[in-house]
Amino acid sequence: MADTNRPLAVVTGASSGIGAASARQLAAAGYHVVAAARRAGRITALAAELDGTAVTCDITDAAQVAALADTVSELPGELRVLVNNAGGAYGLEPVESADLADWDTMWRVNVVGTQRVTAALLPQLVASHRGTIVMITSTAAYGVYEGGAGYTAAKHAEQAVAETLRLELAGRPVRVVEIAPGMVATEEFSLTRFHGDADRAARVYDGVAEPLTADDVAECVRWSVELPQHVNIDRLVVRPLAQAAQHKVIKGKIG
Ligand code: 8X3
Repeated sequence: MADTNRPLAVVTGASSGIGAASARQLAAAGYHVVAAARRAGRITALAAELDGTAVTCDITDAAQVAALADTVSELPGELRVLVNNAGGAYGLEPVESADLADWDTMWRVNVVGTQRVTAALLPQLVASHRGTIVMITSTAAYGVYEGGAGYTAAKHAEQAVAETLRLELAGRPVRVVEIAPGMVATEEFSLTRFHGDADRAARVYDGVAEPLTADDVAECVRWSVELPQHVNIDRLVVRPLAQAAQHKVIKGKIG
């Protein structure tokens, strides 16, 4: 059960990967975590593990996001943290043959859904007088690559939303932190991108010494959130040692 002593942290996309890892690290840091995602079974188990709250929520659905905000407002603690993690890549086709259903999904999840959750929870974050919004974007927000246009366009847009939001919130007690990870080997990112093709997904990380893990990124989330409230990490770009730039990935042992 939530107790009044623990501040609240909402994590979207908490069913796996960076979202689940962030939920765990924030819970360990003393937050009552509200794990939000579409897959009820996974977040229910996670919430039980963390003594938190699970809210089944598809962030592309306005009514479900409104219900998320209602649930959070009924919990005893104050809302201090929102981790906008839900998002992802769908497809890797060139512009000339892109599947626009994939592009539409990427826009609705990474950009529109992020706005919807942020707007719904912002009043509670402001009311806490020490709010933090963490936006998990990507290095794809700062570079492009063949086949990536639908995703890189959505991530460029998401980072533009983060920067704009920081300007608009100036003078109010809410930080806006952007964390832009490079290559992270999670169980689902590439699987989703390749519509369930596990072999193709595994090849993305083939021979790369040590891609980032979800936990590496979650550590960045926790660190940014735990800094004193006057310290705002505007943007933290984090890549594995094996990835000097978006297009420069070293295969094999390093050193
Ligand atoms: C994921 C990074 O390189 O697949 O956000 O676009 S990349």
